[in-house]
Amino acid sequence: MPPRFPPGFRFGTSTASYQIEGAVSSDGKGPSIWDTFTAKPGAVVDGSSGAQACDHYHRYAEDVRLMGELGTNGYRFSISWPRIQPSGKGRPSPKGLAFYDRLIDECLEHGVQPMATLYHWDLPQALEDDGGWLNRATIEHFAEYAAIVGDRFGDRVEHWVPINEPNVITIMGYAIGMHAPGRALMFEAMPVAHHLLLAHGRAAIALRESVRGRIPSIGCANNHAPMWPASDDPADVGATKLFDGLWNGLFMEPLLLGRYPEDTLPLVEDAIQDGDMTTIRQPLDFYGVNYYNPMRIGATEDDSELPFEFRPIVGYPMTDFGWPVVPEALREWLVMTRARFRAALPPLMVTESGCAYDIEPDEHGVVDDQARIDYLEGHLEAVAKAIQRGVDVRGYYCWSLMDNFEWAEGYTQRFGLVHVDFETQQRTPKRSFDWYRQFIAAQKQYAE
Ligand code: GBH
Repeated sequence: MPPRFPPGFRFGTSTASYQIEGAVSSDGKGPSIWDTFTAKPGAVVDGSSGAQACDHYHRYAEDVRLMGELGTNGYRFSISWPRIQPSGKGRPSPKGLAFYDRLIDECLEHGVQPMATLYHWDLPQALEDDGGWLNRATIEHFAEYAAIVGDRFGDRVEHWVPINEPNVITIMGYAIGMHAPGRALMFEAMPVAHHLLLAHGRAAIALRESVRGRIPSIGCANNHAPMWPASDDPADVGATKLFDGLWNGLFMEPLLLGRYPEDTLPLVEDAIQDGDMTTIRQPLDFYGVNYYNPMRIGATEDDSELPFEFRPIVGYPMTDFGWPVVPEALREWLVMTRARFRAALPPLMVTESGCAYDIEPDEHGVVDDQARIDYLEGHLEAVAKAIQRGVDVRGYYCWSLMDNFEWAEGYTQRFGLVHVDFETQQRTPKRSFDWYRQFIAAQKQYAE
């Protein structure tokens, strides 16, 4: 018997614009930093880009129909900022707005409640040319963009997420340069973190002012990873605490408590201006966590560039990406987060959770991804257990609806419940799709 979830719980899937839409220069869309980054030799392992991706821009109706078949009542997608404002400022593009109108209406017709992310990493290139997220002016432009989409889609969008994973943007995009815009500024990247948090706050304010016809539900989608010390050695424990602050605390405490953790404050201090912390700490209707796996951290030698390093986690199953599968760490994270923040914590949502396995259809067209079924079963069970322990979790959004462009990994990592043949664009629901469908159907039975 599958665990029983509370009535109204959202079962969903997640995607992001650049990873699925393709049509990167159609209908007046401006270039984003991912269009630029993927053109650099060596930036993406297979030399690919999101130029076609899943061609979702043209095939969205088929994809929403799949969501309907799956029985999900939630869908988290992202709006491409350069589709709405090709250079990141100025008048919105009617064709760009019209695409998301069609997508949202299609979702609602299939009983799927939209959760819109405003920024899932595809910054208009024109803004990057002016300094991107290192430049405070980008925040103003983001707030204007938020007002445009709030005004246009607010009557139909249930949930809003201003920024996807500010920690990944800061660290992967600006500190080590493995993601767009490909800058390797190390600790000099830290103002980006503060600016992204501010952009979150400004967008939340803009959404509350611009949405008409309903009260918007505004949250976040922060990536969190429980940090495990490599050993009991005080050096490893210290390095772990430091990286925990940098990856988790620095992005969570400003949103919930209006302050930076003390040990990370020096990293962002110079970027803070009067009133910023109040802007960042906007009331949140939900706190969204993107959970993949714990990380194991060790200390480095004294003369190293960084004081911490990643160590492998052994003794757990691994996805094809090499990430350990540890569902109980999700349960622990949910329970511990509730315990730490108590009244300061809004209801939680799992805004992403998923795994990559490279499995092709067999001669009967079956994609037998038992490992993904095990993953989903384990992680849904972990959420159910946290709810039993009194944690208020309102939704679980599986990453991802379909195989897509996995950033620096190109098309080599397949996270979908639906297999995509990137030559023919044929969609093939995997066995995990059927499993999730039955799981959701069982919940509806309980409710009757
Ligand atoms: C998310 O980012 C993104 O929101 C989404 O677009 C993406 O497709 C999806 O996840 C899958 O990658 O050092 O081996 O322990 C995920 C960000 C940050 C998750 C690093 C894994 C540690 C891997 N990732 N993290 S490891």
